Amino acid sequence: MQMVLDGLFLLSQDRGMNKRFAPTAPRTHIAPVVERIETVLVDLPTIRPHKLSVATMDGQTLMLVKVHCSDGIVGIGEGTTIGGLAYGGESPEGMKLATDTYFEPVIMGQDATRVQALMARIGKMVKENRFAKNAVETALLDAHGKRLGLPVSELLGGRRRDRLPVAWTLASGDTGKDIAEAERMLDLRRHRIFKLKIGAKRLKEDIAHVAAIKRALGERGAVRVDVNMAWSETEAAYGMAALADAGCELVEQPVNSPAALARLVRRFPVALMADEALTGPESAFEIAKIAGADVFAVKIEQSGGLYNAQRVAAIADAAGIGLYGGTMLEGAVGTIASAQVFSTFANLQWGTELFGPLLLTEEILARPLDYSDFELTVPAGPGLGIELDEERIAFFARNGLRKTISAG
Ligand code: MUC
Ligand code: MG
Repeated sequence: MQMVLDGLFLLSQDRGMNKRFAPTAPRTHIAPVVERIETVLVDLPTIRPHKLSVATMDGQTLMLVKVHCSDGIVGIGEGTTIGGLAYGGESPEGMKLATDTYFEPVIMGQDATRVQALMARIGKMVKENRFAKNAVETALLDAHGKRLGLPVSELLGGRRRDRLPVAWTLASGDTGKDIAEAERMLDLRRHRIFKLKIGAKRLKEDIAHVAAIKRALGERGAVRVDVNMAWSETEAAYGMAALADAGCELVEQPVNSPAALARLVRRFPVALMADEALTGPESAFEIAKIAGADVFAVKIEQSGGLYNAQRVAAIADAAGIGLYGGTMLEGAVGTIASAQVFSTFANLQWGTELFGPLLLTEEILARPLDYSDFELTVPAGPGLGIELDEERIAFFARNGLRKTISAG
């Protein structure tokens, strides 16, 4: 619309029309538009195999998005999944295809400063694809923040905190190794909340594993578990009682359905958190309605973007449900997009698990993130407040330099 008005204004000037109504000063502001979207898949190794009930990850693929605007500003965003299609319906390859083929034509030539309007426009033309939508929304917000000289948190209503507590996930698959890893994290003062991935082994083995780790850490470290939906309801009832006895403080998504979660909640002295069941504001509302969880794990990708993550948080607040800042094991871009939005939450009772970049062997930022004293600093610069190391991105890009060099 703005472009149409600008066009009409220029036309009337050219033809010497409407002199009586023409503004006295020449118009200098023409809204910048989206010129093009660039996407790239970046494959990075993990520091060790990361064993979840749904998959074992030896690496992570980042689907990076760059939105190029007509004022020369470029915004970056990121999409990831866990174990390809093992976790949900979107893969990095699928996100790239959706962005290149369907998102780009919908927003090309549109006012880049109207982020919510652009996302609504995409929403009309593209159903589902929440992870890819989040990547594009992140890039648009990064660009607009850079344009205005403001961090993304300020575009989202303003941050309430500059540092976020960060949990670490122990998922080597071996109790001894996990204890050693937790001790290292405590020594480094990087993490003191530990989430254990269980659900792949027999229930009794899993409980023994959790109990051994809690015994070793004592009061120095909090222990939580994520079952990633692996249990039946009966197993969950037995498991939650045993986990509470073992000193575990929170159980994440032990079963699949919201109805089953609702039947388990408050029956045991351990908090119950919804993760996979949360797929955006509508599901948040449904779970809140049936009191299906004590805590919501909010993820920007699962929610379908940063604005939607805020809507999920608002529903939790209204329902008296606690909040936790979740991850899809994003790299630095998705992690900081999450941090920017979590920094705006009124409540963040259970902290965050924004450790994704630390699980990867490679640094892809020009300046590394600050993880210290058990917390992550939310960058203060414009947009996301981070800068990619373009040489490293080119090196690790799928079919990029690394491939060329190793192919030799
Ligand atoms: C999940 O299910 O919460 C978060 C940490 C981790 O290791 O996996 C993720 C996904
Ligand atoms: Mg989870």
